[in-house]
Amino acid sequence: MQVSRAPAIRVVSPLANNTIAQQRPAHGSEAVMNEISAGLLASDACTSPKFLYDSLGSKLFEAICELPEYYPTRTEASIFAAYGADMAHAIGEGSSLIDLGAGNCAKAASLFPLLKPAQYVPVDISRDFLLGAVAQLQQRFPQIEMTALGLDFSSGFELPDSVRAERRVFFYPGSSIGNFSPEQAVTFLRGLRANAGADGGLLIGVDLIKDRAVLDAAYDDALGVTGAFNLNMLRHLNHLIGADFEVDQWQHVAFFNPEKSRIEMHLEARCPLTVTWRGGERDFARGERIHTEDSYKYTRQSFVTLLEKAGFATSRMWTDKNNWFAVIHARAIPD
Ligand code: AVI
Repeated sequence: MQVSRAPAIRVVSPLANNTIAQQRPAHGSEAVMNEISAGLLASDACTSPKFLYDSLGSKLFEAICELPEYYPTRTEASIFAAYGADMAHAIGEGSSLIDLGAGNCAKAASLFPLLKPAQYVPVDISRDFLLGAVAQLQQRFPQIEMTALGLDFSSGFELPDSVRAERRVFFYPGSSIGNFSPEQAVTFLRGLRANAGADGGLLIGVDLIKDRAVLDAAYDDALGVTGAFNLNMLRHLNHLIGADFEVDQWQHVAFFNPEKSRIEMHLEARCPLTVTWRGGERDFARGERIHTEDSYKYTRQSFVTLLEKAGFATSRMWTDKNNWFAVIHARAIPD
């Protein structure tokens, strides 16, 4: 492993008849109700971080990425800017680039001139957003075949036949892998390995362990944007399960837990209160918390080891001058 620092467009919308997309429970469905209810009733109340992202939550996350305290976005961008050509060399032209959580597709698109993929497959839970972004991209890059997929890839998936079988490269930037526990991350990456095929690979962004004050500030910024992002989950839960959370009765708590090597985000009750929702109710004492998100931080070696467990061998790693963030290219280990 080397470590460095410092044809005609085809836009397919398989969303209507995509069996994978159909496995995703619709918001407010019984499965969603049961999942949220079980978390709220657990002795240590918790919710999945996916519920942070309603339409306002997604906008707040975009704002977080602009904050001076939130270093991951700009640090990763600086690595892509400095080493994009190197990454393209490692991956080679003509791949099928599968962009997980593509959003507005901007990160991948900035690499197209260097990576020169034969096919681009943006995947995102938000189908409408994705299709708008892809329609614009096809004008700019007519030589790249594009197939948009609307699905929740976090809970296991199989790619449809519209995705080329050869040279599949999963693109998973933004350190989103950190929102899985290490065990979940291995399971998730094994799923990618199974879908990648023997000649497939992965280009992934990973947030590294660093000074605690830097980490704490990144998740508890002075403007309170991350606090708003966290608290907004309560409004989303009200919508999803008919709950009666009152946002001003809760406060944002975020800190680095060094034993678990993760940032934890919680919502803490500011007074004794009772929350009710369709089919459930719970009392919260003052100071009691709902655990809303973890964001795991790795060392370079601990992530290489995790990739190996999942069936990927690290071929190249690029980091910034502070060693705050890493972008890793890994190849599928043949079966
Ligand atoms: C999406 N994910 C990688 C972000 C993170 O840093 O874990 C989510 C986030 N939560 C609070 N701030 C940003």
